[in-house]
Amino acid sequence: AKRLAGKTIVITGASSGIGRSTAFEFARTAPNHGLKLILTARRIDALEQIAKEIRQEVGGGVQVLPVKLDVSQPEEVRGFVGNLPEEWRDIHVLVNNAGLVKGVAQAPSIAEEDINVMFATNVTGLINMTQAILPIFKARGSEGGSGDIVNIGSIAGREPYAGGSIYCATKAAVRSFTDALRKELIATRIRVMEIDPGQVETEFSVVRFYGDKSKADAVYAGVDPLTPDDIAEIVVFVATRRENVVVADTLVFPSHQAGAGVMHRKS
Ligand code: NDP
Ligand code: 8X3
Repeated sequence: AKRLAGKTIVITGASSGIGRSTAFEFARTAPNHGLKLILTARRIDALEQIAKEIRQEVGGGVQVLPVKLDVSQPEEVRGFVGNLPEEWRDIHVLVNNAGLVKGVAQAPSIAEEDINVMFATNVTGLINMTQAILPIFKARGSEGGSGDIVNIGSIAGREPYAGGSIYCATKAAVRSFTDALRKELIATRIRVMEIDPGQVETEFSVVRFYGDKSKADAVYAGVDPLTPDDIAEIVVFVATRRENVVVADTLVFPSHQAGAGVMHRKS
């Protein structure tokens, strides 16, 4: 908790799933250390509700600022830092979590709109957010800068599967960008870290199946997926290591999973 003292943390996609859990986990880990949490997503009502719940749980020791932000809109990302109140701009940790999958269609039947929204959110959105925040990190301290970037990738970025070609390609792109950025920032104290979850039960599958809850539930039938809290604990772990420790790359499965499509199902 001491390592989070006085820090300001930005989480994208904080209205649900892993991002939401990560907000709670940071607050619980450092409830009385002057932590500031900036929670962003498109659903501002959900963010306001989460901010309220965090305040109820940990009290006034953590400040929470909900900010409506669609990372797929470059002009919104460009204006993000400038629109923050002055005392919220000294950002130390960026959790690039916002992301989505649409459909299970295979080429040549993949909807253009789905292709565009996945790339604009998972790839361009993550890159634009990183570029918006990096100047703050680079200006801090005497060692070329400091701060943490935690990118949420996926097993899908390592093992592409049929019916997920676009999503898998976006997560492979996240992986390439992350690895290159770590090399670009080698002379600084800026840590660039990636966490690649396997199956986590969130709104992810509901979004994939365009709101069809029964199709989403079938994904998790007979298996024991990770919870978003499981991933949140790892995000907070990597952000609270000693400054010289970079947990560069983490792959996380539930015990029934050993690959993108390698799943043990109870019948
Ligand atoms: P959820 O659908 O529960 O959460 C996704 C979050 O992303 C929501 O808060 C949503 O908020 C936000 N989001 C989506 N589009 C945008 C956008 N354009 N701008 C801003 N925020 C956006 O899913 P998860 O928690 O599972 O997903 C979080 C991350 O984890 C994603 O990057 C996903 O790819 C990754 N992941 C998930 C796995 C899983 O099995 N669940 C496995 C591996 C990785 P809103 O709709 O309010 O904008
Ligand atoms: C989500 C994991 O394999 O269901 O990123 O696409 S997978």
